[in-house]
Amino acid sequence: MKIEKYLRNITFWHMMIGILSLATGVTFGLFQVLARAGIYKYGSFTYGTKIYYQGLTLHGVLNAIVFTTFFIVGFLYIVTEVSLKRKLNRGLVHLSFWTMVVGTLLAAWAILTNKATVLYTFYPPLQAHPAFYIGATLLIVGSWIAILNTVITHLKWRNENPGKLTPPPMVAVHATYAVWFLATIGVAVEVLFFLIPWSLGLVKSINPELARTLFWWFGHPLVYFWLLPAYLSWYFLLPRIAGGKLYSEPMARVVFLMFILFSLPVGTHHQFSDPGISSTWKAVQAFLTFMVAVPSLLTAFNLAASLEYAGRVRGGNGLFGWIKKLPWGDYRFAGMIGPMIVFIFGGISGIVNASYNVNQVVHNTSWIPGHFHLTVGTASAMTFLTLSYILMEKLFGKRPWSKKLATWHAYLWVVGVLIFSWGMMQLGRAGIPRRTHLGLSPYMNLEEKILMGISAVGGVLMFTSFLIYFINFLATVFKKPDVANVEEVDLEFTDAYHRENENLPRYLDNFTIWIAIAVFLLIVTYGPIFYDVFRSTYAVPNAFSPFNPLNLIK
Ligand code: HAS
Repeated sequence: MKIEKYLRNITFWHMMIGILSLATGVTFGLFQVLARAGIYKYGSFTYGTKIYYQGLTLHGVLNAIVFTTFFIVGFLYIVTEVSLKRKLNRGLVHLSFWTMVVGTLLAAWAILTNKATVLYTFYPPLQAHPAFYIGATLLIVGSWIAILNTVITHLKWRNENPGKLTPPPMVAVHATYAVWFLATIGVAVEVLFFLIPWSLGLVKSINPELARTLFWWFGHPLVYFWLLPAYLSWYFLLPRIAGGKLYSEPMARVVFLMFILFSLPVGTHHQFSDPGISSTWKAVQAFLTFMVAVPSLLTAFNLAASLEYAGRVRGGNGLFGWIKKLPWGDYRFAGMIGPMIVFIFGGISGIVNASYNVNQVVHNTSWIPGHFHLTVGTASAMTFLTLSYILMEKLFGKRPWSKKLATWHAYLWVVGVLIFSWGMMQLGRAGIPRRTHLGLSPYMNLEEKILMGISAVGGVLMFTSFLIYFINFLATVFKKPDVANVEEVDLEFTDAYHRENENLPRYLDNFTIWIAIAVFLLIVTYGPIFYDVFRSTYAVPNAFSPFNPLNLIK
C-alpha cells in the first residue's frame, strides 16, 4: 500500500511525542523508586513530599495517558490504511493531532507549575487548575476525531467492497476504538459537568464518590485501550516474525469482539472498598471482571499454538524442543515475547485483584503498582517500543541502529520489571501502601527496607533498559535510510493456519450489534450503581491541594 509522506510523517510525530513523554515519565519513575527506598532524598520533608507527588503525577499522566494515546492513534492510522488499502481523511488527521497537542500542552503546563498535583486519577476533592481538566478533555476529543475518521474510512471501504469481511487487523482497530469511545464517555461527563465548573468556581461543592465512579467507568476499560493494540501486534505481526502462522484467525476475531462486551462494565472492581455502592453490584462487576479475563486466556492458547507451529516449522520437535527453535535473538521477537511472558504474571495478579475478598488485602498497597508495571508497563509499553522500531523500518526504511541493543534492551527490561514487581507485590502483601513517600517514613522494618531495595534494583534495571532503547531509537531516527524507496508500506500481517472464510456468520462482522450489547450491559450494571451513589453519597464543599503550603486552597 502506498502511504503518503504526510501520513508517515504525522505518524512519526505521534510516536515521537509519545516516546518523549515516556522518557520524561520514566525518569520520574526512577526518582520515585529510589526515594521510596530512602536511597535518594528529594530535599526537606515539605519540599520532598511536594516534588514526590508532582513527579508521581507526571509519571502517571505522561506514561499512562499521553504516551499511550499518541502512540496508539498513530499506530492505528497505519494499520487502518495498510489493511483497508484506503486513505484516511487528511484534514481530520491534522485536526485530531493538533487538538491532542494543545490539550497535552495545557495539562503539562498545569502539572509542571504544581497547579495540578492530583495524580493521574485526579480524585476530587483534590483540585487541579482548570487548564489541566480542559487539556485532558482536548486530548480525548482529539482521539475521538481519529475514531470518527477511522469509522468513516471503514464505511467507505464497506460500500466499495460489498460482502467482503473486515480484515482481521481492522477488527482489532475497531475493538480498541469502541472500548475507548464508550469508556471516555464516563470521564467526559465527570470532567465537563463536575470538575471544570468546580475548578472554575462556578459550583462550590463536589461529590467525590460520584466523580470516582465516573472515573472508573473510564479507568478500567482504559487498560484494554492500552492492551488491544499490543494484542493486535501479537496476533497479526508476531507469528510471521517467528516464522509461522496465526493458529486461528476466527478465534482472534471472537476475542476482540469479546473485549467490546466485557471491558466496560467492570470499573467498580476498583471501588470494592468504596462506601455507597451495594455489595451485590460490586459482586456482579467482579463476576464480569472474570469474564474479561476469558479473551486473554483464549489469546494465551491461540498464541502459544501459533508459536509452537513456528517452532516446529523451524525444525523443533518433542514436547518442548520447538521453544528452543524460536528466534530469540531477533529484536522484534524479543520485544514481543518478553512482554507476553511478563503478561502471564500480570494477568494472574489481575485475577487476584478481581477476587472481591482478596482485593481487601491488596487494594491501595504496593501490590497494585506491581500489577500494573507487568501489564501496561510491560505488556503494552514494551510492545509499543518494539513497534516503534518496526515502524521506523516500514515507514522510513531505517532498521535499528543496533539490532543487538534492541534485543538486549527487551530482555533487560523483562528482568528489571520482574524484580521490581516482585518486590512491590511482597511489600503490598505486607500492607505497605502505594503512592507514599516511604523514604521519609520512620516505621519501615528491616524486611520492608530490603524489599524496597530489591524494588529499587529492578527500577534501576528498567531505567537502564529504557536508556539503551532511547539512545538506540534516536540513533535510528537520525541515521540514513537502509532502504531507499519506502512509499510502499507493508506491515507483513501474518497468514493464518485456520483462516476465516466467507461462511463466517455475518454477526461476527457487524460491530453495531456488539457495541449495542456493550451499551446494554453498561446500562444494566451501572444503572443500579449510580442509583446507589445518588441515594447514599453527597457533595462536599471543600477543594484541597495538599501540596500547597496552607493545605486548603478554598
Ligand atoms: Fe488490572 C488495577 C484486574 C489486566 C492495568 N490494572 C489496575 C491498575 C492498572 C491496571 C493501571 O480487579 C491500577 C489502577 C489504579 O491506579 O488504581 N487487571 C485486572 C484483571 C485483568 C487486568 C482481571 N490491568 C490489566 C491490563 C492492564 C491493567 C491488561 C493494562 C494494560 N486490575 C484489576 C483490578 C484492579 C486492577 C481488580 C484494581 C485493584 C485495586 O484494588 O485497586 C485481566 O484482564 C488479566 C487477564 C490476563 C491473563 C493473562 C493472559 C496471558 C497472555 C500471555 C500469553 C503468553 C504466551 C507466551 C502465549 C489471563 C495473553 C508463551 C511463551 C512461550 C515461550 C511459548
